[in-house]
Amino acid sequence: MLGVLLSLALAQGAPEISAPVAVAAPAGADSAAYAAIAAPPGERLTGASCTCAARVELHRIVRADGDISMLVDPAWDIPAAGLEIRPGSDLHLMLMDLRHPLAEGAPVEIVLRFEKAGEIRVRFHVTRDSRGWWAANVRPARPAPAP
Ligand SMILES: [Cu+2]
Repeated sequence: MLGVLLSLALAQGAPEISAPVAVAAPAGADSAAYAAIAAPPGERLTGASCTCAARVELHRIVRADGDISMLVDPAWDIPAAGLEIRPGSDLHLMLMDLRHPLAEGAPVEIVLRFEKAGEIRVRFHVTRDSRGWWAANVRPARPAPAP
């Protein structure tokens, strides 16, 4: 799937976003959002925003000595194989201090900011179970053939 998206992105010269999904949460809480991104070589995700939240941060989960913490990254490179911001992985978009609830089944628009392509508005599906949604809607990238 990412391979197909990458081809499209390369043909059109713009990032392609698939499987956008955010986690349902009440107003005032934080939430997380996920997506798979394909883009032409050298593209970077440099930020995101949402009218639904005070701010959106690029978070990386760091595990050390049994402790789990989240670091704010300034940007993420989009590698040639695509970037999977996937539930259960180390990366997520953190929606900080929700201004209104994110309700299951009511999509939310998040603006993704790219270094070269600029801002892209994306409708994110909202679900209580982002891992289950991802497993049901995203086919795993095919493993590279053995050399
Ligand atoms: Cu976070």
